[in-house]
Amino acid sequence: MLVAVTRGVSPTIADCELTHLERTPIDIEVARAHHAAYEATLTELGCRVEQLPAEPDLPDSVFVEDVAVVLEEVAVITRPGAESRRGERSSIERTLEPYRTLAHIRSPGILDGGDVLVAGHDIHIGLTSRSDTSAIDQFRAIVGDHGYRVHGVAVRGCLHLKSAVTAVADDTLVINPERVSADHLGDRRCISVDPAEPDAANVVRVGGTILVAAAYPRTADRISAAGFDVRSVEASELAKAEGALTCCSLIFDAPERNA
Ligand code: CIR
Repeated sequence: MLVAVTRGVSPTIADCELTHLERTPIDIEVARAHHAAYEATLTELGCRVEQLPAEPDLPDSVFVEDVAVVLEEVAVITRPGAESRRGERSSIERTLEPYRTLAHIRSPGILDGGDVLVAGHDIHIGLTSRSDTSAIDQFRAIVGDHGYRVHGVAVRGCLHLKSAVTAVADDTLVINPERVSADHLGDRRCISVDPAEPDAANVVRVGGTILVAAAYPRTADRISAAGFDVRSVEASELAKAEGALTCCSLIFDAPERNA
């Protein structure tokens, strides 16, 4: 079955890291309501949601994706590029330990999971303010034996690679070509975001369904026209913390638990 690890919205999310956005007030209750609806959608789509308690001292900790990359064979615990986020790791390690062998990105490397795009056995890692070549070399050494090819990719004008491109299938990407060049992502079918929706490339694949943020109906139509089953989810309040849809969960296959 699919497990989705999430974490409650921190009461201090207003103190989150921001790189490409101006700070605007975040309504914590609205953010929590959106997050709960996101979790409910994951449950409806067949995930067992494991929600970790909110962390009052870690403003960005709802964005669990940045702290680990879970593959079938191993979970890689990252070393987040923002120092304020490194304390998020210990609880995620404890959560993932029952499911996977753990490996770690070590200093001086930095890596955010938001920069790691897995498409089949190709793993593309964004070179951004949060992820560097030392981490890419370490990542390659960890997963090379499992048959993955790891590629560094240049990214422009956004926080993470997955703010520029995500996979809706192993051979199909949703991409904002202004932010990343498709030439660096292998020979895959590309669905471009609608030009009026530059942030729309961050979508979540849950089994056969694609979650798209409600703010991006035109891109949702494009994905649907390409033959995918699309669900819309509201995520506008967490977007003020520069978080997109993928950041709020770690989704992976795990054996069903006996009751
Ligand atoms: C940060 O700057 O780290 C958070 N405010 C947002 C992280 C979003 N994570 C993601 O896109 N994977």
